[in-house]
Amino acid sequence: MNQTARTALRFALVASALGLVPQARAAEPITAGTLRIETPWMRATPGGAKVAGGYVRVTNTGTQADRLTGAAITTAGRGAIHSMTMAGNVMKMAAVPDGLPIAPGQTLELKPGGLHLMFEDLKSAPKVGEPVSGTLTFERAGTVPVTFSVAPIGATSPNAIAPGAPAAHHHH
Ligand SMILES: [Cu+2]
Repeated sequence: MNQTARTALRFALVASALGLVPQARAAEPITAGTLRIETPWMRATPGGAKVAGGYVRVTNTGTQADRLTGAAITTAGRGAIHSMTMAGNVMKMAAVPDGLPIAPGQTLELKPGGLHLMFEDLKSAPKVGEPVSGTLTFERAGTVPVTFSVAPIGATSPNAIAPGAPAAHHHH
């Protein structure tokens, strides 16, 4: 690594430690034990909303089963795990009190329209571009700090620019 790259890296590390670059490294998976946690994200909410959905992908790279048992963010009173199913043509959400198992080699995906985190009793509305600190709790891996990026209202993916707009391209 040359001097310029080293300086840039040092700046990036310091800046992200200070929270100056909120979106930086958002795409980097977080490793917690044998779990790989990818793209925790939320959607902005309409004014006055008391709940917000949260989404994440978790892959179990180990040999022992784990279980997602809870989630929290600093700006909500509590977090729950919800399922979403169709009852006739009505979408119904229900709490998943026992959490979600993640077998060895399995990827658990929480996404709009399916399993999701539900943050309730919001103290402040999530806003696009203002990541929210939180935690995910697992039976084996314990409580893991994560940062939820915030996509626009109604976004169907973490990189969406606006509802219905194509997802932003991702360069590495
Ligand atoms: Cu829900």
